[in-house]
Amino acid sequence: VVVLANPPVVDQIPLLRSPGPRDSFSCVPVVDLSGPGAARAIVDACERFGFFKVVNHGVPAATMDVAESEAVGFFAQAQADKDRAGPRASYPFGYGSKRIGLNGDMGWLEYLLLAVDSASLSDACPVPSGAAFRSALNEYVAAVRDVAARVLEAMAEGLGIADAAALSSMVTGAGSDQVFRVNHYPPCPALQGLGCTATATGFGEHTDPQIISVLRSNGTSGLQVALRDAAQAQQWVSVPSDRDAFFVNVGDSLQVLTNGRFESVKHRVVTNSLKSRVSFIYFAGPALEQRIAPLAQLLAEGEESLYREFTWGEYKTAAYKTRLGDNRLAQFQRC
Ligand code: GA4
Repeated sequence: VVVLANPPVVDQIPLLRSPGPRDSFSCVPVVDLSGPGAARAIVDACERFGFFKVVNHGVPAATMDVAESEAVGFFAQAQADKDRAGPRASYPFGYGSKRIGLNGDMGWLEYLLLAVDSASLSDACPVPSGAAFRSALNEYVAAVRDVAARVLEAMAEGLGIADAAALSSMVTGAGSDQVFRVNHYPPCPALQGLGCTATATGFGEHTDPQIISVLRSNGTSGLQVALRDAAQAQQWVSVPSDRDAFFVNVGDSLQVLTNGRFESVKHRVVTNSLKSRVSFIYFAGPALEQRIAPLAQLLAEGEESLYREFTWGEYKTAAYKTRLGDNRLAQFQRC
């Protein structure tokens, strides 16, 4: 990736030169969630990339399509109506535009950040208020949470952990901290005329703090992940979009639970000048009091944790003090 020499700035949002067509992550690992090889394939993908695509997941296309068209309708409303759904007292939950977090990160997007209780949107958060949108999102959230739990069960099996629910129960257990995000990346008019490789930052590079994240988009490209080549140099590659599949990211907490055997994957989203991107992301986090430390069964004899111990609540509080692109785990790393 070459950052433009003097990047023009759209409302303080940096423009980037995107990877060329040759830099497409066309061999993204594909996991057939209903097939017999899922457990092995998940562990292999997490070790190699911290990222994979899930097919044969059993979620009906209608569940995704209805939620998507309701989301498109929500974002098509007048700005003043959307602003009324802003976070105010419920920070960070509610509608947001361009600003991400509290520490100055900006992106060419608008979004809804929503709290999830058990298998549906939290009653404590009244946004979104439209009954049809809310019920479509509830149906989607229940389905994607189930996909996350099945992925985590298969992962535990692939890791050889005797308790098949060791990871999934952290996410489905009482008090688990689940977050749901609907992102809308409108076309960026300022890019017109700059050539087809110019893109604006939609969501800047970061790793997700949770255990895993499960993403689904409307089939518009934009997601990129950072891969390491043989010389450990970082290279950004574009992930070909697939509206029928889910994409799973390893988060920082899973990196710690596996003592670094899986690494959380750095990713970002870039916008384009022509097409809107809508994505749904379910962030699977544990209860605030959950201790995040390597699972005993994954430590070889004499192997020590690479991280000092913390709870998910402590990590989350620390994360909200950082900038998006910061290495949040660094402050918990043992020297
Ligand atoms: C990244 C993953 C999720 O989108 C999120 C984000 C959160 C936010 O947008 O409010 C954070 C970001 C995310 C990591 C660092 C902090 C917190 C913005 C930010 C600068 C909802 C999350 O849990 O962490």
